[in-house]
Amino acid sequence: VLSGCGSEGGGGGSTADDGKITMGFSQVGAESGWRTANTKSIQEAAKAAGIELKFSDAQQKQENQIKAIRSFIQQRVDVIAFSPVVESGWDTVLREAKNANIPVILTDRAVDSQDTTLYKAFLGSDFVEEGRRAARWLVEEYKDVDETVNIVELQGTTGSAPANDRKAGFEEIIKDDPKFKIIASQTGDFTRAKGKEVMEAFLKSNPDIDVLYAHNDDMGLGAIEAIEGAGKVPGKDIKIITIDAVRDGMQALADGKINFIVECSPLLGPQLMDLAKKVVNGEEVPQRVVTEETTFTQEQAKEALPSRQY
Ligand code: GYE
Repeated sequence: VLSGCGSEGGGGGSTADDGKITMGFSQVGAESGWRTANTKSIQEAAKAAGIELKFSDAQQKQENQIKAIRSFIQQRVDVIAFSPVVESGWDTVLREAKNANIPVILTDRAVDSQDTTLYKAFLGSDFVEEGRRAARWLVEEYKDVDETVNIVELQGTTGSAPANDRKAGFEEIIKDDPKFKIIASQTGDFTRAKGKEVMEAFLKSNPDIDVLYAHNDDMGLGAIEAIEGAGKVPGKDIKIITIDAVRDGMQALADGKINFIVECSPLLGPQLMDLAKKVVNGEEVPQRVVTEETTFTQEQAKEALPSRQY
């Protein structure tokens, strides 16, 4: 083992020769409570696993992620992991990693590449199922109502896997009953500020909103401010369904301002480090690892809040 030798010899920090794994990780950004918890989970898990982490924040821009991945290739890290901000446009850079013999693990979000040999594994939630769960609650909640149910939708980042899939899963379930109508649908980019802004616009142009479906808690929390600002009562005048179940979302659910949350776990760090070790050691890993998740009603949120980790 050469790790005790003079520090200059190894060059830019690649550590294949001292037995320590170096991971380059390109994060989407810091757009939501979910993302903050996810970053913390990855950083803590890397430390616990003895993996050296080169962490890069892309500020919600694909071009920054591509730059980061190219720089990881140049530094000859042992493994690259990233959470792709959008689904398409990754083939070229992933081929560069493959040609350099550096394995790639996708975390949280998927890519739409046809060539699945471009990555070793994809660890994350089933976003379509999350959308279905949100809609199933709605169908149950309105089962005795005959009138039209006017829904507005705050979508996640345009072109991202969770925005595409959460929309698709939700629509798949409500389409069976024509009383459910999505009367407005727009991106709020997964942020609180944008959620508030877009909800204000929705409220101005639609006097008759029954339900808000927000693709994450943060946009829902921003929308709550807009609803209160318009003199309406969130959770009553307008029912709210969100996805994630981060602490602030769970608090709003317990307080009656949100009606239902579908959980999406950000705690992917330990599983990611596990996969990374196996991949670097040339062991077989499953190409798809799905995170286990649940859903919360207002009562369940009150119970879960005291022990919530994030
Ligand atoms: O739901 C949202 C975040 O990709 C699952 O990204 C993640 C989503 C999460 O900004 O809050």
